[in-house]
Amino acid sequence: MTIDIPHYDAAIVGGGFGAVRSLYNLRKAGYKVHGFEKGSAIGGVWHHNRYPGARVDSDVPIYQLYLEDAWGGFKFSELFPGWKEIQAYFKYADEKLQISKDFTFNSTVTACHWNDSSNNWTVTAQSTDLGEIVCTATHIVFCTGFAAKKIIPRFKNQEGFKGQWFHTADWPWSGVDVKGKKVAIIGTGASGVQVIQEIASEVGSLTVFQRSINTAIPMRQRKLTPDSPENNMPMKESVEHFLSTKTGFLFDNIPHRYHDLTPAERKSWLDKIYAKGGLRFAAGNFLDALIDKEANRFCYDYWKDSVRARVKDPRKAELLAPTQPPYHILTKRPSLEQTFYEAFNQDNVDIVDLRNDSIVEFTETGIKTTAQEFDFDIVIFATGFDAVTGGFKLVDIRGQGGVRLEDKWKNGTFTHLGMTITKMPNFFFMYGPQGPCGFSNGPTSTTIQSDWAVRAIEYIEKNRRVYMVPTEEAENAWRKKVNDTASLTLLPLTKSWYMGSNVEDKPVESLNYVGGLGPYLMDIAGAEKDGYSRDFIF
Ligand code: N01
Repeated sequence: MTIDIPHYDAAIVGGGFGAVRSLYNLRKAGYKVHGFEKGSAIGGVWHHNRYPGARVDSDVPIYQLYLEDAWGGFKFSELFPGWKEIQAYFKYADEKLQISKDFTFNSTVTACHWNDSSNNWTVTAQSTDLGEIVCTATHIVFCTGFAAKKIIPRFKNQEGFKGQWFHTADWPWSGVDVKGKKVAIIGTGASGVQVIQEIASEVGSLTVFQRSINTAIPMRQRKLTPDSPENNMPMKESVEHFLSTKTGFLFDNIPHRYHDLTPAERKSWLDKIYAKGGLRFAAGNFLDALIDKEANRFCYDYWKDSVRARVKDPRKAELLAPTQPPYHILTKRPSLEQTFYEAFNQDNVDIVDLRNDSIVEFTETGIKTTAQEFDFDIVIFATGFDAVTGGFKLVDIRGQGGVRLEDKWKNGTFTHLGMTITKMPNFFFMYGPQGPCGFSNGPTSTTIQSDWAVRAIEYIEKNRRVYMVPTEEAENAWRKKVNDTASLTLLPLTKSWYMGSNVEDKPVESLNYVGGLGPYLMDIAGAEKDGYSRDFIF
């Protein structure tokens, strides 16, 4: 069944932070806007990721919609809220902002095609309730986030496994009873760490298949009450605060380079940020921690010693926090953990080191590696995502002259300012490639980028322009800047989703702008000057 629905000024793809803000602000400005979301409610990744232990790494109050109409009324019970509470927060925000009434849920956008003759987009979605939905829109605001496309590796005989298996982002809605079960988990990224520490005390046995270590750092979770200062910070103060930091958190780097400090001072600073917890050790370290190899090694050794003091079995300790760093610390995203390392002190929790003992195949009853054979009831794939650009690959996006985004990005990602793309008129995206994405607090980035997109749309409409698209020169210069900035750091030396190198055949490049929010804000403000004339064609 095909149902034609009307023309919108803007179609929003996705239902997370960026989508909600964009829809709310465009609607408030008087535009006819509609959102499409594949899940049954707003919330984005927090609607889809509901595995045990899933919780955010940004602390209250910065992980919220920066909208006065929804600010302050919801009181969080923990400094780092879990997925259930974040879902409840989105429900609260929806009631306050009335977002859902302009959304079609259970609908996956499959195509966005630009029409050169009518100068608008045709958007196609597959709805589980309504079949195929088609509409047109003058503007697209693309908000699929950075973790839309899962990686589910295929092993020999995987289909023959008689137990249960699933990716963390597909955790069954009905829940999974892990009590007393023999459980395997493949992958030790953020999702793996969170599941492991959560289920270790319930399972019969837990076998962790580790390919790379996670340099997980202490979260220092705390309970909050409605009166806690974190639950009562005025929005203006929070915004002023986060706009002044490099990554949009409420803290900044240690204000020193490693080499400018004495050994005692270095240790004292690390003691301080480690004890405070959260992402400080990752995003608030020495100014040169991600640049200078000696500084980086000092941080690794500090981290390693703290982990090894918590893990009793020397074999497990060496696997979790090796004497020699397998990569430069901070070049892969460190997770926040609470009891991750203590979980390995349980006799029923063990690690298989995939660097020395790889998975050969699945069997009917479990997994066979080069050295061992295991029986499992459940195998959890915590194997991550085709991060940052994956969401774009799930949609057939075609711009001027029918150019396919997939072809355009075949050998590398090209965007201007991590928000617009040549040949894709009136197409705005956020929390995606070549923006601050992986190096910033999510709502900070989406606030900045959504507001930029909304201002651009208003400019086009108010000035009766047909469309706006960046020039190739601007796009090439931005791509160069993004990669040149990353090449000043140790990031390109490590295989990680930051560099696209966690996915086979994906171009290896910096998927994030790592220059910090301050310079990014200046760049995007510069592009707005003089009617966007420096970098855009109308
Ligand atoms: O994914 P990941 P994630 N055989 O890519 C391993 C955000 N996030 O879902 O590192 C064996 O980090 C892979 O090994 P390796 C956060 O930004 C945030 O955990 O490639 N192993 C790795 O260990 C995060 O960084 C939150 O060697 C295989 C793991 O699977 C990002 O999302 C919570 C394999 C994948 O880890 C992604 O996190 C969750 C294979 N074939 C996620 N393929 C919070 O806010 C992959 N691996 C807390």
